[in-house]
Amino acid sequence: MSQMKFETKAIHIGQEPDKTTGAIIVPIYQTSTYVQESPGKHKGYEYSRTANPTRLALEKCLASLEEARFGLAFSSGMAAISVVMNLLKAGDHVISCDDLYGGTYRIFEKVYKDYGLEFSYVDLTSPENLSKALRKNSKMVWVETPTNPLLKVIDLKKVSEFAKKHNLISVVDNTFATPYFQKPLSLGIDIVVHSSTKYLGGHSDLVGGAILTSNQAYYDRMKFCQNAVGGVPGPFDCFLVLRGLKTLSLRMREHEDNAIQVANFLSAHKKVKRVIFPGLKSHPDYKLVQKQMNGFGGIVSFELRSNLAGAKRFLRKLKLFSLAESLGGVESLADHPGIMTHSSIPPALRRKLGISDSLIRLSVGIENKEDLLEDLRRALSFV
Ligand code: P1T
Repeated sequence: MSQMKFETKAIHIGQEPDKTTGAIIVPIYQTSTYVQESPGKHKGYEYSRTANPTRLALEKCLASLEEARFGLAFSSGMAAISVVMNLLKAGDHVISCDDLYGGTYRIFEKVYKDYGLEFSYVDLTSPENLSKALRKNSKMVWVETPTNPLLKVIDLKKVSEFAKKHNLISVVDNTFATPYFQKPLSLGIDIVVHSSTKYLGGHSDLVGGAILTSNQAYYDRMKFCQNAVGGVPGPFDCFLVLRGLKTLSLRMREHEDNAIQVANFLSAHKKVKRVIFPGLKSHPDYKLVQKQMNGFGGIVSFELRSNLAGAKRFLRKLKLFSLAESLGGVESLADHPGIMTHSSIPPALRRKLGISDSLIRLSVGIENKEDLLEDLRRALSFV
């Protein structure tokens, strides 16, 4: 068979029918250990922190979707991020994009700084800032694109070229775009990380993470750390992500379609100051979006022409959009980054970045478009 396409891989890779029963779905191997015939003589599995067949199926499937040679699954996006950081040693310096998930900023600043790592946060929408931030001890570039929550888009080809030239490990958190809309490894990036809690799982019913890479040395070290540190997902959560992946392409198309409608609606609304969505021509990196991504994703951020009280009124009045952290599930969510997901970022830095009191982030679900627009229209009338 010729090279399988994305939709087919999501359903089949790593998921051959069970050899003993013919079960079409990968079984949930709810076991901690595996019986050995004699010491060291086993069927490839010794202990489920080290390897588990349900997890292995997920790791294979995710690797195929990101066009990676290797995949590793974790118990959360943060556990995956932490293992990527295990590639570094005290004294190493990381150049990171300035807008990123609050929890990522927190683990960098409040955990890894104490282990002697150094971090610079720079606006990587201007690639020349990479050279400005470069130090003798720089070892890694960390990028989210589109970023959380301001949806900045960063040129991954330029990042990977710079990283190669200066011997840096390049890492992209591909949670917002998903491999359906963006494949960083194909642009020369070394490592992709995911919070599979989001679109990959897709149904707001699990917390998980993943690392994908084609670099043998990085994989070997991270695989070692996955087992040594132990932040592995349980087999039931792996099953749920595998189940979610089967409809990833369908869901992403619907998320995007609805997000386009929402972004257009908000752009035309008089109570809205600005709308940030990679699919709007007004997005500062719209040209790059078209070059680098196959679609725009399902997240829309916007600022109200109001203050914190107005934002709170709006959020209270929403009925279909639930006020909650997280994103990427089939149901629509609304987030106030300043108070919720990005509260770990110091207020002065939030203000500098543009995470204002009236900034709202919407994860547009796959409900009926008209219902979603009606919900927004109604809530905006109370601002
Ligand atoms: O929540 P967890 O699965 O541990 O993933 C952390 C994480 C990593 N990377 C990005 C880009 C993320 O958005 C997240 C988690 N984000 C949220 C919970 C949120 O609401 O933004």
